[in-house]
Amino acid sequence: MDAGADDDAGADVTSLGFNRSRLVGITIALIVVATAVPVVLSLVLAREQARAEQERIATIYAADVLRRSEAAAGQIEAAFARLARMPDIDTCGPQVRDALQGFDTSMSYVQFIGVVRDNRIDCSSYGPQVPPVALGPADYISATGMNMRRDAELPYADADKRFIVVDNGRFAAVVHKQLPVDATIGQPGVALAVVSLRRGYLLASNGAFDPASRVGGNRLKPDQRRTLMVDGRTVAQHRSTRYALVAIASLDPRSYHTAMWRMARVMVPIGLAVGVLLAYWANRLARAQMTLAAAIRAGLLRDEFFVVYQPIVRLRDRRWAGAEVLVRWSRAGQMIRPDLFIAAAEEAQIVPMITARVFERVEPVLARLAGRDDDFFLSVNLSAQDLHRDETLAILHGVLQRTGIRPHQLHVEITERGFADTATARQMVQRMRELGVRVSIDDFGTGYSSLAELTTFDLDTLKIDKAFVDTVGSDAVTSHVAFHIVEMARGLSLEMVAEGVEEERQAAILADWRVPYGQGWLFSYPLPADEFLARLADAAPGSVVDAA
Ligand code: G
Ligand code: G
Ligand code: MN
Repeated sequence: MDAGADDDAGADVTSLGFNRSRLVGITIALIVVATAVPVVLSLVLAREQARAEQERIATIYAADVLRRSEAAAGQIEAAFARLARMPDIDTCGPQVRDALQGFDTSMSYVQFIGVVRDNRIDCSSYGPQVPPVALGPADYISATGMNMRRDAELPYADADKRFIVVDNGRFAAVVHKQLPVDATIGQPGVALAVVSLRRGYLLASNGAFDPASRVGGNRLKPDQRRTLMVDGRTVAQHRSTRYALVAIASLDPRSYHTAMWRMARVMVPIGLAVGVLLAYWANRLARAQMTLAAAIRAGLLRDEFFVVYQPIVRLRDRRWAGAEVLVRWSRAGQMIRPDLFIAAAEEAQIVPMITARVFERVEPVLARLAGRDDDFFLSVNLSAQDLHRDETLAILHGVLQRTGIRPHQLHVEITERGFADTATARQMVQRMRELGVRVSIDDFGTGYSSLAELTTFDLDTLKIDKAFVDTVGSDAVTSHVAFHIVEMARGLSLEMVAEGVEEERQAAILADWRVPYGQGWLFSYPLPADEFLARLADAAPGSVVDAA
């Protein structure tokens, strides 16, 4: 027996080595993912933020250019309208000159206004122009009927200075080409332009304005604006409501990249910090699992696992008919319940080591039971992993052989989860039943399986979960579910054990429903082996123990 246990432990240690390296692999993968994902996300976020910021800036510039252009056009219109009402306009008299002077000084976007005759400016705020300034042919007629020249030279200005000259046949206005696009630019790489929709003429521009930025501008509706990317530049276009003008602002690709790295410098460290925290957390979680598994293995070596026995009674007369074997871990004087360690053991795939230990503990008790001539049984819990090992069958077989117990006195309990891998479970159940061992489904109703599905297995007993037993005799809406389970189990000729019976009333109703067996604190708490055996021995052979 001892040699067998050692062999078993040896086999499990190697399989554990594999599992541990797999766990380490998973941990490293988790850490990498936990770090990388927030960093990538923060980069994406920085890019989006930079793009949005660039679009916002370009939009503001375009709106400013449009405002200036519209103001210039508005001032020209207003000036022309006032002049048209002046009586001595043809004489270029002092009244006219005063008015012209007033315009020149008050109008921020207009250089000067003149009176036109024969396509020449022959009167300005300086008085009669001698010689008159020839206007030359117009480039195009604006939407408001103005003759437009977009690149005029003026005789008295520097040769490299160009002007926009607007006239309506009677008056002319001279606008400095830079004025509409003369926004105070707070950053490099900004290009501004005003484009006429009449012929797509560039009226004014500054910076390294790329004509490609005009794309689609002629399809904008009045007051419509939009942003787009052209060759890596962020472009904003904004069409005037009143005039056939589109203002355009474009930002250099470099300014987008600068913005992006500025954002990234803030966001990536935050992403990295989040990632490191996540990784730390993932690592701790994995290590906690690993250390619990290690502690279980150490506990097995130090022989800290033992079992208790909770009697299962015949509800008809409350006599002990069998007992469920429940594992306990006494660690440094502290009792740890299986709810806490079975899950970790399953995770680390070391449940079979626990199962083997449980059968070692149970074996002498089974040997004692073999001496009685009743059918008293012990019911041992198996986990899903036990169903995947032929070793489990070997253990059952060995225990039956060595103890001389009749096979039906040994039961195994498998939770619904154990049946998830249907093919394996079916085969295992069949082979265990071939040994004569009885098979119970544990915690029935808490998993996902339907009873219909379970009928395809050859089972002996259904253990009705405490959750349903709790509703028996209460007026909970689910109380009838327990009754249906009982009815269905009977229809399938399954034995039944009601688990977690705590109240007299429940026991009475369950007996009334002809549920044959019950288990719960009402009848007995789980008992240490010596107490359990003492109570068992007190009863006369051939009769079951009186639970009272
Ligand atoms: O023993 P307790 O009263 O804490 O039971 C808690 C859970 O642990 C129950 O679901 C029970 O089925 C399970 N359990 C108890 N003993 C064992 C055991 O030996 N092996 C396995 N796999 N599960 C057990
Ligand atoms: O294997 P299973 O899940 O059936 O394990 C039975 C569990 O129910 C064990 O944890 C056992 O200690 C517990 N138990 C047994 N009887 C009662 C009872 O009457 N009340 C409560 N609350 N728990 C019980
Ligand atoms: Mn159980």
